[in-house]
Amino acid sequence: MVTRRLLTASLAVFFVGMCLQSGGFGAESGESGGWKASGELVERLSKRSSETNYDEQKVPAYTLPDPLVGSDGSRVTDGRMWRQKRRGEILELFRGHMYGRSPVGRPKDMTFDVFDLDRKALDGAAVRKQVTVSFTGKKDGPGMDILIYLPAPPKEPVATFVLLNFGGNHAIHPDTAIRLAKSWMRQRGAGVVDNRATEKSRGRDRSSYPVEEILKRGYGLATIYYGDIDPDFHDGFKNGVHAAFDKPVGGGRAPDAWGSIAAWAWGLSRAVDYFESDGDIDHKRIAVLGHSRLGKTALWAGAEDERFAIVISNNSGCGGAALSRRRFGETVERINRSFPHWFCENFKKYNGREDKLPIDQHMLVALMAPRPVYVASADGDLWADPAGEFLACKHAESVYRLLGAEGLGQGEMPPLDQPVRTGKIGYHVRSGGHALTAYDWRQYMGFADMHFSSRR
Ligand code: GTR
Repeated sequence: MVTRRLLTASLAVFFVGMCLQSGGFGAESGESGGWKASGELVERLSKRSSETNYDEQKVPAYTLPDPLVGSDGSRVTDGRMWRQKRRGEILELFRGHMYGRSPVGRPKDMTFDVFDLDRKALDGAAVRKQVTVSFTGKKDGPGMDILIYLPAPPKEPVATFVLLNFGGNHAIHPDTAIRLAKSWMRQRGAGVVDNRATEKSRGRDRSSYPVEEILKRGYGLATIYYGDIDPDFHDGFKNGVHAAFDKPVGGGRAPDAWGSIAAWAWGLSRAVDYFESDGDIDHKRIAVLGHSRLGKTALWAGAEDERFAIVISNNSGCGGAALSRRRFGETVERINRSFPHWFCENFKKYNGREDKLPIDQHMLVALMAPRPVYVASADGDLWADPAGEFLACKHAESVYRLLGAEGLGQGEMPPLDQPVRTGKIGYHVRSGGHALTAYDWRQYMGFADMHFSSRR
Protein backbone atom coordinates (compact mmCIF):
# COMPACT_ATOMS: atom_id res chain seq x y z
CA MET A 1 0.00 0.00 0.00
CA VAL A 2 2.71 2.41 1.10
CA THR A 3 4.77 1.35 -1.86
CA ARG A 4 1.84 1.95 -4.16
CA ARG A 5 1.16 5.38 -2.75
CA LEU A 6 4.81 6.23 -3.03
CA LEU A 7 4.83 5.05 -6.60
CA THR A 8 1.77 7.16 -7.44
CA ALA A 9 3.35 10.17 -5.74
CA SER A 10 6.64 9.82 -7.57
CA LEU A 11 4.85 9.37 -10.89
CA ALA A 12 2.94 12.58 -10.20
CA VAL A 13 6.19 14.41 -9.46
CA PHE A 14 7.67 12.94 -12.64
CA PHE A 15 4.67 14.09 -14.68
CA VAL A 16 4.75 17.63 -13.28
CA GLY A 17 8.49 17.68 -14.01
CA MET A 18 8.00 16.61 -17.61
CA CYS A 19 5.28 19.22 -18.14
CA LEU A 20 7.58 21.94 -16.91
CA GLN A 21 10.29 20.65 -19.12
CA SER A 22 8.21 20.84 -22.23
CA GLY A 23 6.13 23.91 -21.50
CA GLY A 24 7.29 25.99 -18.59
CA PHE A 25 10.30 27.65 -20.13
CA GLY A 26 9.23 28.13 -23.74
CA ALA A 27 9.23 30.96 -26.29
CA GLU A 28 11.00 33.85 -24.65
CA SER A 29 11.33 36.11 -27.62
CA GLY A 30 10.05 39.57 -26.83
CA GLU A 31 9.87 38.61 -23.15
CA SER A 32 12.32 41.21 -21.91
CA GLY A 33 11.35 44.81 -21.13
CA GLY A 34 13.82 47.51 -20.07
CA TRP A 35 16.86 47.54 -22.33
CA LYS A 36 16.32 46.83 -26.01
CA ALA A 37 18.89 46.74 -28.77
CA SER A 38 19.10 49.89 -30.85
CA GLY A 39 17.13 49.44 -34.08
CA GLU A 40 19.81 51.24 -36.03
CA LEU A 41 22.51 48.88 -34.72
CA VAL A 42 20.39 45.81 -35.46
CA GLU A 43 19.91 47.02 -39.01
CA ARG A 44 23.57 47.83 -39.55
CA LEU A 45 24.83 44.51 -38.14
CA SER A 46 22.20 42.51 -40.01
CA LYS A 47 23.29 44.07 -43.29
CA ARG A 48 26.89 43.17 -42.58
CA SER A 49 26.17 39.47 -42.10
CA SER A 50 23.06 37.77 -43.40
CA GLU A 51 24.12 34.55 -41.68
CA THR A 52 23.74 36.08 -38.19
CA ASN A 53 20.47 36.91 -36.49
CA TYR A 54 20.36 40.19 -34.59
CA ASP A 55 16.59 40.56 -34.67
CA GLU A 56 14.71 39.71 -31.47
CA GLN A 57 11.59 38.90 -33.53
CA LYS A 58 13.47 36.16 -35.34
CA VAL A 59 14.59 34.32 -32.21
CA PRO A 60 13.10 30.85 -32.65
CA ALA A 61 10.64 29.39 -30.13
CA TYR A 62 12.54 27.12 -27.80
CA THR A 63 12.19 25.12 -24.62
CA LEU A 64 14.88 25.21 -21.97
CA PRO A 65 15.69 22.14 -19.93
CA ASP A 66 14.57 22.63 -16.33
CA PRO A 67 17.57 22.71 -13.97
CA LEU A 68 15.35 21.25 -11.27
CA VAL A 69 14.23 18.16 -13.18
CA GLY A 70 16.72 15.29 -13.13
CA SER A 71 17.70 13.19 -16.15
CA ASP A 72 15.35 10.47 -14.83
CA GLY A 73 12.47 12.98 -14.80
CA SER A 74 12.37 13.36 -11.03
CA ARG A 75 11.86 16.82 -9.56
CA VAL A 76 14.52 18.27 -7.28
CA THR A 77 12.61 19.37 -4.22
CA ASP A 78 15.26 20.42 -1.73
CA GLY A 79 18.83 21.60 -1.33
CA ARG A 80 20.06 18.14 -0.40
CA MET A 81 18.79 16.63 -3.66
CA TRP A 82 20.35 19.48 -5.60
CA ARG A 83 23.74 18.96 -3.96
CA GLN A 84 23.78 15.19 -3.90
CA LYS A 85 22.25 14.49 -7.28
CA ARG A 86 21.30 17.20 -9.71
CA ARG A 87 24.29 19.54 -9.44
CA GLY A 88 26.73 16.73 -10.24
CA GLU A 89 24.51 15.53 -13.05
CA ILE A 90 24.47 18.96 -14.73
CA LEU A 91 28.22 19.36 -14.28
CA GLU A 92 28.74 16.00 -15.99
CA LEU A 93 26.48 17.06 -18.89
CA PHE A 94 28.55 20.21 -19.42
CA ARG A 95 31.77 18.17 -19.25
CA GLY A 96 30.57 15.50 -21.63
CA HIS A 97 28.84 17.66 -24.23
CA MET A 98 30.47 21.06 -24.12
CA TYR A 99 33.69 22.04 -22.32
CA GLY A 100 35.20 18.57 -21.98
CA ARG A 101 36.69 16.69 -19.08
CA SER A 102 39.74 18.17 -17.31
CA PRO A 103 42.26 16.34 -15.15
CA VAL A 104 40.93 16.22 -11.60
CA GLY A 105 42.57 18.17 -8.78
CA ARG A 106 46.02 19.50 -8.14
CA PRO A 107 48.88 17.94 -10.14
CA LYS A 108 51.06 16.06 -7.69
CA ASP A 109 54.40 17.42 -8.90
CA MET A 110 53.32 21.06 -9.32
CA THR A 111 55.66 23.68 -7.82
CA PHE A 112 55.46 27.41 -7.02
CA ASP A 113 58.41 29.76 -7.34
CA VAL A 114 57.91 33.28 -5.96
CA PHE A 115 60.53 35.00 -8.11
CA ASP A 116 59.57 38.58 -7.26
CA LEU A 117 58.42 40.18 -4.02
CA ASP A 118 58.33 43.95 -3.55
CA ARG A 119 56.49 45.26 -0.50
CA LYS A 120 56.75 48.88 -1.72
CA ALA A 121 55.67 48.58 -5.34
CA LEU A 122 53.70 51.28 -7.22
CA ASP A 123 55.18 54.09 -5.06
CA GLY A 124 54.40 52.22 -1.88
CA ALA A 125 50.73 51.56 -2.71
CA ALA A 126 51.17 47.85 -3.39
CA VAL A 127 52.81 44.61 -2.49
CA ARG A 128 53.77 43.03 -5.82
CA LYS A 129 54.46 39.33 -6.16
CA GLN A 130 55.20 37.25 -9.22
CA VAL A 131 55.00 33.51 -9.03
CA THR A 132 55.86 30.84 -11.58
CA VAL A 133 53.64 27.80 -11.33
CA SER A 134 55.26 24.75 -12.96
CA PHE A 135 52.40 22.37 -13.56
CA THR A 136 54.57 19.26 -13.82
CA GLY A 137 57.33 20.53 -11.53
CA LYS A 138 59.69 20.71 -14.52
CA LYS A 139 61.23 24.08 -15.33
CA ASP A 140 61.02 23.31 -19.06
CA GLY A 141 57.48 21.94 -18.77
CA PRO A 142 54.24 23.92 -19.05
CA GLY A 143 53.80 26.68 -16.51
CA MET A 144 52.26 30.09 -15.87
CA ASP A 145 53.32 33.34 -14.22
CA ILE A 146 50.87 34.88 -11.75
CA LEU A 147 51.19 38.63 -11.20
CA ILE A 148 49.73 39.76 -7.88
CA TYR A 149 49.16 43.23 -6.48
CA LEU A 150 47.87 43.58 -2.91
CA PRO A 151 47.14 46.79 -1.01
CA ALA A 152 50.17 47.85 1.09
CA PRO A 153 50.83 47.42 3.88
CA PRO A 154 48.74 44.24 4.12
CA LYS A 155 46.71 44.33 7.35
CA GLU A 156 44.93 41.01 6.98
CA PRO A 157 44.59 38.36 4.28
CA VAL A 158 43.12 40.23 1.32
CA ALA A 159 40.03 39.40 -0.75
CA THR A 160 41.33 39.09 -4.31
CA PHE A 161 40.03 39.22 -7.87
CA VAL A 162 41.70 36.75 -10.18
CA LEU A 163 41.44 36.95 -13.95
CA LEU A 164 43.20 35.75 -17.04
CA ASN A 165 44.46 38.40 -19.46
CA PHE A 166 44.82 38.54 -23.25
CA GLY A 167 48.03 40.51 -23.72
CA GLY A 168 50.46 39.23 -21.08
CA ASN A 169 50.83 40.31 -17.44
CA HIS A 170 53.11 43.14 -18.54
CA ALA A 171 50.29 44.63 -20.66
CA ILE A 172 47.99 45.31 -17.69
CA HIS A 173 50.23 48.03 -16.12
CA PRO A 174 53.33 50.01 -17.16
CA ASP A 175 55.23 48.79 -14.03
CA THR A 176 58.60 47.85 -15.59
CA ALA A 177 59.22 45.13 -13.01
CA ILE A 178 56.50 42.95 -14.52
CA ARG A 179 58.04 40.06 -16.43
CA LEU A 180 57.31 40.21 -20.15
CA ALA A 181 55.15 37.29 -21.31
CA LYS A 182 57.19 34.72 -23.22
CA SER A 183 54.49 32.41 -24.54
CA TRP A 184 52.93 32.45 -28.02
CA MET A 185 50.59 35.40 -28.47
CA ARG A 186 47.97 36.35 -31.05
CA GLN A 187 49.03 39.26 -33.26
CA ARG A 188 47.53 42.22 -31.39
CA GLY A 189 48.96 45.34 -33.03
CA ALA A 190 52.53 46.62 -33.07
CA GLY A 191 53.38 45.38 -29.55
CA VAL A 192 53.42 41.78 -30.73
CA VAL A 193 55.98 40.69 -33.32
CA ASP A 194 56.07 37.17 -34.77
CA ASN A 195 53.54 36.07 -32.16
CA ARG A 196 55.76 37.19 -29.26
CA ALA A 197 55.23 40.15 -26.93
CA THR A 198 57.69 43.05 -27.09
CA GLU A 199 58.47 45.90 -24.66
CA LYS A 200 56.16 48.08 -26.75
CA SER A 201 53.14 46.28 -25.34
CA ARG A 202 53.88 47.19 -21.69
CA GLY A 203 50.79 48.73 -20.09
CA ARG A 204 48.88 48.58 -23.35
CA ASP A 205 45.72 47.06 -21.87
CA ARG A 206 45.75 49.13 -18.68
CA SER A 207 42.30 50.66 -19.27
CA SER A 208 40.81 47.24 -18.50
CA TYR A 209 42.80 46.88 -15.25
CA PRO A 210 42.32 49.85 -12.91
CA VAL A 211 44.99 48.51 -10.54
CA GLU A 212 45.28 51.61 -8.32
CA GLU A 213 41.50 51.88 -7.90
CA ILE A 214 41.22 48.18 -7.03
CA LEU A 215 43.93 48.54 -4.38
CA LYS A 216 42.31 51.68 -2.94
CA ARG A 217 39.08 49.75 -2.52
CA GLY A 218 41.01 47.23 -0.43
CA TYR A 219 41.12 44.39 -2.95
CA GLY A 220 43.97 42.40 -4.37
CA LEU A 221 44.37 41.64 -8.06
CA ALA A 222 45.94 38.50 -9.51
CA THR A 223 46.30 37.94 -13.21
CA ILE A 224 47.76 35.38 -15.58
CA TYR A 225 48.40 35.44 -19.31
CA TYR A 226 45.98 32.81 -20.70
CA GLY A 227 48.43 31.72 -23.40
CA ASP A 228 50.82 30.48 -20.68
CA ILE A 229 48.28 27.75 -19.95
CA ASP A 230 47.30 26.96 -23.52
CA PRO A 231 48.18 29.01 -26.62
CA ASP A 232 44.95 30.17 -28.28
CA PHE A 233 45.21 28.49 -31.67
CA HIS A 234 44.22 25.11 -32.97
CA ASP A 235 47.26 22.85 -33.19
CA GLY A 236 45.50 19.59 -32.41
CA PHE A 237 46.23 20.04 -28.68
CA LYS A 238 49.96 19.46 -29.02
CA ASN A 239 51.09 22.39 -26.88
CA GLY A 240 50.25 23.90 -23.47
CA VAL A 241 48.80 21.81 -20.69
CA HIS A 242 46.97 19.44 -23.04
CA ALA A 243 50.23 17.88 -24.18
CA ALA A 244 51.36 17.36 -20.61
CA PHE A 245 48.15 15.94 -19.15
CA ASP A 246 46.15 14.36 -22.00
CA LYS A 247 45.54 10.64 -21.74
CA PRO A 248 44.89 9.37 -25.30
CA VAL A 249 42.06 6.89 -25.71
CA GLY A 250 42.51 4.30 -28.47
CA GLY A 251 45.36 6.30 -29.97
CA GLY A 252 43.43 9.58 -30.17
CA ARG A 253 41.64 12.17 -28.09
CA ALA A 254 38.32 11.24 -26.51
CA PRO A 255 35.33 13.20 -27.87
CA ASP A 256 34.86 14.60 -24.38
CA ALA A 257 38.52 15.50 -23.80
CA TRP A 258 39.02 19.05 -22.48
CA GLY A 259 39.18 21.94 -24.91
CA SER A 260 41.05 25.20 -24.43
CA ILE A 261 38.37 26.91 -22.32
CA ALA A 262 38.49 24.01 -19.88
CA ALA A 263 42.30 24.20 -19.87
CA TRP A 264 42.27 27.92 -19.08
CA ALA A 265 39.72 27.30 -16.30
CA TRP A 266 41.90 24.52 -14.93
CA GLY A 267 44.81 27.01 -14.83
CA LEU A 268 42.69 29.38 -12.72
CA SER A 269 42.18 26.57 -10.24
CA ARG A 270 45.93 26.06 -10.04
CA ALA A 271 46.20 29.74 -9.12
CA VAL A 272 43.82 29.06 -6.22
CA ASP A 273 46.12 26.20 -5.19
CA TYR A 274 48.85 28.82 -4.92
CA PHE A 275 46.63 31.33 -3.05
CA GLU A 276 45.97 28.66 -0.45
CA SER A 277 49.68 28.69 0.32
CA ASP A 278 50.01 32.50 0.50
CA GLY A 279 49.13 34.03 3.90
CA ASP A 280 48.64 37.52 2.40
CA ILE A 281 45.69 36.33 0.29
CA ASP A 282 42.30 35.36 1.72
CA HIS A 283 41.64 32.20 -0.25
CA LYS A 284 38.08 32.06 1.07
CA ARG A 285 37.36 35.40 -0.64
CA ILE A 286 38.49 34.87 -4.22
CA ALA A 287 36.39 36.36 -7.01
CA VAL A 288 37.06 34.99 -10.48
CA LEU A 289 36.40 37.36 -13.35
CA GLY A 290 36.84 37.16 -17.09
CA HIS A 291 36.07 39.06 -20.25
CA SER A 292 34.72 37.54 -23.45
CA ARG A 293 36.30 34.12 -24.14
CA LEU A 294 37.87 34.49 -20.72
CA GLY A 295 34.39 35.27 -19.32
CA LYS A 296 33.25 31.88 -20.64
CA THR A 297 36.34 30.52 -18.90
CA ALA A 298 35.55 32.26 -15.59
CA LEU A 299 32.07 30.69 -15.59
CA TRP A 300 33.41 27.23 -16.29
CA ALA A 301 36.11 27.68 -13.62
CA GLY A 302 33.41 28.69 -11.12
CA ALA A 303 31.31 25.67 -12.04
CA GLU A 304 34.18 23.19 -11.74
CA ASP A 305 35.77 24.68 -8.63
CA GLU A 306 33.64 25.91 -5.75
CA ARG A 307 36.63 27.55 -4.10
CA PHE A 308 35.79 30.59 -6.25
CA ALA A 309 33.53 32.50 -3.86
CA ILE A 310 32.20 34.93 -6.48
CA VAL A 311 32.03 34.34 -10.24
CA ILE A 312 31.88 37.21 -12.74
CA SER A 313 31.29 37.03 -16.48
CA ASN A 314 31.97 40.14 -18.57
CA ASN A 315 30.47 40.02 -22.09
CA SER A 316 30.98 36.25 -22.31
CA GLY A 317 28.24 35.58 -24.89
CA CYS A 318 27.94 32.29 -26.77
CA GLY A 319 29.42 29.41 -24.81
CA GLY A 320 29.39 31.67 -21.74
CA ALA A 321 26.32 33.29 -20.22
CA ALA A 322 24.14 33.58 -23.35
CA LEU A 323 21.44 30.99 -23.99
CA SER A 324 22.48 28.87 -26.99
CA ARG A 325 18.91 28.07 -28.01
CA ARG A 326 18.20 31.71 -28.89
CA ARG A 327 20.69 31.56 -31.79
CA PHE A 328 21.09 35.31 -31.49
CA GLY A 329 24.43 36.80 -32.54
CA GLU A 330 27.18 34.17 -32.34
CA THR A 331 25.82 30.62 -32.57
CA VAL A 332 27.11 27.19 -31.59
CA GLU A 333 27.92 26.41 -35.22
CA ARG A 334 29.75 29.68 -35.72
CA ILE A 335 31.84 29.43 -32.55
CA ASN A 336 32.84 25.84 -33.32
CA ARG A 337 33.82 26.85 -36.83
CA SER A 338 35.90 29.87 -35.78
CA PHE A 339 37.42 28.30 -32.67
CA PRO A 340 37.45 24.51 -33.09
CA HIS A 341 39.75 24.12 -30.09
CA TRP A 342 37.67 25.92 -27.44
CA PHE A 343 35.19 23.16 -26.62
CA CYS A 344 35.27 19.37 -26.69
CA GLU A 345 34.66 17.48 -29.93
CA ASN A 346 31.16 16.41 -28.83
CA PHE A 347 29.98 20.04 -28.82
CA LYS A 348 30.21 20.10 -32.61
CA LYS A 349 27.29 17.66 -32.76
CA TYR A 350 25.08 20.56 -31.73
CA ASN A 351 25.99 22.84 -34.64
CA GLY A 352 22.59 24.11 -35.79
CA ARG A 353 20.97 21.64 -33.37
CA GLU A 354 20.90 23.66 -30.16
CA ASP A 355 17.56 22.15 -29.17
CA LYS A 356 19.22 18.77 -28.82
CA LEU A 357 21.64 20.03 -26.14
CA PRO A 358 20.82 18.43 -22.79
CA ILE A 359 21.85 21.70 -21.13
CA ASP A 360 21.71 25.43 -21.79
CA GLN A 361 23.65 28.26 -20.25
CA HIS A 362 21.14 29.10 -17.48
CA MET A 363 22.23 25.77 -16.02
CA LEU A 364 25.84 26.92 -16.06
CA VAL A 365 24.86 30.02 -14.08
CA ALA A 366 22.86 27.75 -11.74
CA LEU A 367 26.01 25.72 -11.00
CA MET A 368 27.33 28.75 -9.08
CA ALA A 369 24.42 28.61 -6.61
CA PRO A 370 24.26 29.59 -3.86
CA ARG A 371 27.46 31.58 -4.45
CA PRO A 372 27.14 35.12 -5.83
CA VAL A 373 27.42 35.37 -9.61
CA TYR A 374 27.45 38.52 -11.76
CA VAL A 375 26.82 38.65 -15.49
CA ALA A 376 27.45 41.83 -17.49
CA SER A 377 26.53 42.71 -21.05
CA ALA A 378 27.22 45.75 -23.25
CA ASP A 379 24.70 47.69 -25.30
CA GLY A 380 26.75 47.56 -28.50
CA ASP A 381 27.81 43.91 -28.10
CA LEU A 382 24.92 42.17 -29.83
CA TRP A 383 27.29 39.40 -30.96
CA ALA A 384 27.24 38.29 -27.28
CA ASP A 385 23.40 38.55 -27.01
CA PRO A 386 22.73 40.75 -23.96
CA ALA A 387 19.11 39.57 -23.66
CA GLY A 388 20.24 35.93 -23.81
CA GLU A 389 22.72 36.63 -21.01
CA PHE A 390 20.01 38.20 -18.87
CA LEU A 391 17.61 35.30 -19.49
CA ALA A 392 20.25 32.79 -18.43
CA CYS A 393 20.42 34.61 -15.08
CA LYS A 394 16.66 34.71 -14.81
CA HIS A 395 16.26 31.00 -15.45
CA ALA A 396 19.00 30.12 -12.98
CA GLU A 397 16.96 31.75 -10.23
CA SER A 398 14.87 28.69 -9.38
CA VAL A 399 18.00 26.96 -8.11
CA TYR A 400 19.01 29.93 -5.94
CA ARG A 401 15.49 30.04 -4.50
CA LEU A 402 15.54 26.32 -3.77
CA LEU A 403 18.76 26.88 -1.82
CA GLY A 404 17.14 29.71 0.17
CA ALA A 405 18.96 32.55 -1.58
CA GLU A 406 17.55 35.54 -3.42
CA GLY A 407 18.60 35.33 -7.06
CA LEU A 408 18.14 38.20 -9.45
CA GLY A 409 14.96 39.65 -7.93
CA GLN A 410 14.05 41.11 -11.31
CA GLY A 411 11.90 39.51 -13.99
CA GLU A 412 12.65 41.92 -16.81
CA MET A 413 15.81 43.16 -18.40
CA PRO A 414 16.86 46.37 -16.55
CA PRO A 415 17.34 49.66 -18.41
CA LEU A 416 20.78 50.64 -19.69
CA ASP A 417 23.40 51.39 -17.01
CA GLN A 418 21.13 50.37 -14.16
CA PRO A 419 22.76 47.41 -12.47
CA VAL A 420 20.63 44.89 -10.61
CA ARG A 421 22.51 43.60 -7.63
CA THR A 422 20.19 43.12 -4.69
CA GLY A 423 20.46 39.34 -4.52
CA LYS A 424 23.06 36.71 -5.28
CA ILE A 425 22.75 37.15 -9.04
CA GLY A 426 23.95 40.51 -10.33
CA TYR A 427 23.42 41.81 -13.84
CA HIS A 428 23.98 44.95 -15.87
CA VAL A 429 23.94 46.10 -19.46
CA ARG A 430 26.25 49.06 -19.87
CA SER A 431 26.59 51.70 -22.60
CA GLY A 432 29.36 51.05 -25.07
CA GLY A 433 30.86 48.03 -26.74
CA HIS A 434 32.62 44.74 -26.08
CA ALA A 435 35.20 45.54 -23.37
CA LEU A 436 36.08 45.29 -19.71
CA THR A 437 35.85 48.86 -18.41
CA ALA A 438 36.36 50.82 -15.18
CA TYR A 439 32.55 51.04 -14.95
CA ASP A 440 32.27 47.24 -15.00
CA TRP A 441 34.96 46.94 -12.32
CA ARG A 442 33.09 49.38 -10.06
CA GLN A 443 29.97 47.23 -10.22
CA TYR A 444 31.98 44.09 -9.46
CA MET A 445 33.72 45.70 -6.51
CA GLY A 446 30.37 46.94 -5.17
CA PHE A 447 29.00 43.40 -5.54
CA ALA A 448 32.06 41.98 -3.76
CA ASP A 449 31.64 44.57 -0.96
CA MET A 450 28.11 43.26 -0.40
CA HIS A 451 28.99 39.59 -0.36
CA PHE A 452 32.50 39.48 1.02
CA SER A 453 31.83 41.60 4.11
CA SER A 454 29.73 38.78 5.56
CA ARG A 455 32.38 36.17 4.80
CA ARG A 456 35.24 37.63 6.84
C1 GTR B 1 35.10 36.56 -30.61
C2 GTR B 1 34.29 35.35 -30.30
C3 GTR B 1 33.53 35.52 -29.04
C4 GTR B 1 34.34 36.17 -27.93
C5 GTR B 1 35.43 37.11 -28.43
C6 GTR B 1 36.60 37.38 -27.49
O1 GTR B 1 35.76 36.48 -31.80
O2 GTR B 1 33.42 35.11 -31.37
O3 GTR B 1 32.97 34.29 -28.63
O4 GTR B 1 34.84 35.24 -27.07
O5 GTR B 1 36.02 36.68 -29.57
O6 GTR B 1 37.03 36.54 -26.74
O7 GTR B 1 37.13 38.48 -27.61
